[in-house]
Amino acid sequence: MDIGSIPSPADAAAPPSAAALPREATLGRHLARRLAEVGAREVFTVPGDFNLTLLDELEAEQPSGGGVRLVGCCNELNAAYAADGYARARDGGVGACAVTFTVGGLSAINAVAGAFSENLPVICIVGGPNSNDYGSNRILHHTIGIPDFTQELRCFQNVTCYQAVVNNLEDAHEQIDTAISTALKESKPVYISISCNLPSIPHPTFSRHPVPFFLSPKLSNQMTLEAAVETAAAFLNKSVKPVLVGGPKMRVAKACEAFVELADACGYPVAAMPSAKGLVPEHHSRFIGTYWGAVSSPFCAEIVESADAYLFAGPIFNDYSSVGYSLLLKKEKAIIVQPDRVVIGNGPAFGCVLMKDFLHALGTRLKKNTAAYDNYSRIFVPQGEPLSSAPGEPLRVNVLFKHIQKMLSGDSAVIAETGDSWFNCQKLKLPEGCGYEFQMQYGSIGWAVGATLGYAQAAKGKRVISFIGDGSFQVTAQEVSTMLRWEQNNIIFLINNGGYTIEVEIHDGPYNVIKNWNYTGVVEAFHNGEGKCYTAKVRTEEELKKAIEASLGPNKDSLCFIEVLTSSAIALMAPVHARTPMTENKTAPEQQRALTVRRRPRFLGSFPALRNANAGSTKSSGVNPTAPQTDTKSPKNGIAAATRVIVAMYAEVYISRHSHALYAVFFA
Ligand SMILES: Cc1ncc(C[n+]2csc(CCOP(=O)(O)OP(=O)(O)O)c2C)c(N)n1
Ligand SMILES: [Mg+2]
Repeated sequence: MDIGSIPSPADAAAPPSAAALPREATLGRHLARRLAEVGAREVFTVPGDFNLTLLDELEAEQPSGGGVRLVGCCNELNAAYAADGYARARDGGVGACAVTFTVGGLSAINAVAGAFSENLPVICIVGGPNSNDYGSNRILHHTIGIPDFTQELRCFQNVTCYQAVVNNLEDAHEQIDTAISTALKESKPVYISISCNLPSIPHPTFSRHPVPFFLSPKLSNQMTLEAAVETAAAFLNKSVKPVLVGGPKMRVAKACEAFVELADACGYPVAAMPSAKGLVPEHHSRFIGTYWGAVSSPFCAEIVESADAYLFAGPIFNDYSSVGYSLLLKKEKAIIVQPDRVVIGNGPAFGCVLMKDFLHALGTRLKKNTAAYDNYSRIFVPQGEPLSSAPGEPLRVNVLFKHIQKMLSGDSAVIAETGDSWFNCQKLKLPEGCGYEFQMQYGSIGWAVGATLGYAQAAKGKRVISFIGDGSFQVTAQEVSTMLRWEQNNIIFLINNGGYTIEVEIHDGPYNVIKNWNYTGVVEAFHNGEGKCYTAKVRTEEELKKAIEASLGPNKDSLCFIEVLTSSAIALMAPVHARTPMTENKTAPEQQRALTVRRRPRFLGSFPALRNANAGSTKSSGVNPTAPQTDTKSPKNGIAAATRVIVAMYAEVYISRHSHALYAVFFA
């Protein structure tokens, strides 16, 4: 083809010199090598006729030869969740999935949106229309039946930071490189569509291998860095009791080590935002827990909110992390460090300053000041252990997590699903090296099953311990079969509490009851005699202990699935043991009775503000018609109700730990 001439479909599909090229010089094999180079050595896939040739080419470039391994998944949503989990385990590395046109892509898109919200470089590859069909006005199968190939692309434009539509071999190399490097630079997902007829055609652009893939590193502007450090040091050195708080963006900024260096150097106490759990070392000698406003770890909020200066590294203040925008922080006391800028008080602001450079340099300029930590040590009362259960007593969640805590080590990684598990896992104290992942920004139920598959596939040295609610498990359960197929030895705690408990807390109704499954039976069906699998149902502390011992001992190489029936689930199951969905064959009063039974006794009665906050839910189910009526249907109140739930759940923990008048005053 002449430079500047219009490419014809024939040019695009078969370059003149193709016959003389080596077999490996194809688009598909080039893509495999590129993915492996950036750390995605496994690609989570579901085949379809638009990506079959691409999968053949990816498969042909084996990991031993610098290529990738394909991990077939049950569906595209799970494949993309697995890519998300894989990227997390690789610490800034890439996860990848390959699916088919539109039916596959649109199934994956929810997980890709989740990866966007969590700043993960997930590469979503779809097999696209034949390059000869572009502009042809043809109607293709797997589309919505109109001659427009851009629908999937337009959907992905909203949830990815770059989209490459590769329907021409001439610029495929450049398009793929640009997509991959944009994902890495922005730490966000990208979309690559590859015409189904192109992956196996050799092309000269792919003939030199390996072509090194190198991204020039981002650098701080030295003058701005110096000015930012000088101003921040002056601000902090004159404060009396400063503190450090780590936030979730430390991950994208690759600044976790620099944060610890700074903490070691300055002597300030160290807290983590809830969404940064796993990024701040909890074994640090001056770690004071999770700063989450009114629902922080015991005594943490007092120290943070009473400080006269606080440095937040990579915070995101959303409705959840700010407990409904109720944090008692003052901007003029804060230094906010984002991945590439620093704002000190109400100003000045410094751009072009990388977080890791800033934290590292700041550590060398700060005077040691342990005043705030000394205050913390003075008021801190160690938390007690939950009482052991009486023989045969239904398992309490606090007893469950007492045992989970003992299981954790530097060789484990915790994956916490949205729901009650979020809150319970948040309270775990992570030993050095123990990984921790959850989806605090996006909170899509079902994520944890796919993410467990992907994380375990990437982190071979770790035993993944996942906590997944019954409702969430029902969304993506099939992928346990892929874990078995790949001989993973994850331990999955399936928390069977008889429905959408977290939703019950916000606003109860018959829709929060789900069909009870025989969850261990489901996993045994997936196992089907192939691979190593251990399952147990536990209802008491004794049974739990046995199941944990079995998982860590004789079944340490097996996939272990422990269905935990909590006391609330058992209580729920008794009166409605027939377990027909509540909306079926039941009169309204029967539904109401069932709801009344399953309503857990909570402490809220003693706290009027919270009791009133929940009034909308009691009103709707008719359980307490005298409660003040709140319009929880309006979005504003809906959000407020959700954040109040967080307050409520954590307040319960507080109340159990302290009889402190302060909290009663706060919550009233
Ligand atoms: C994809 C998706 N659909 C719906 C929701 C709303 N939602 C949030 S938590 C939840 C219930 C989770 O139930 P379960 O996994 O059993 O957790 P539990 O709180 O009962 O422990 C639902 C439906 C969501 N977050 N994501
Ligand atoms: Mg549940």
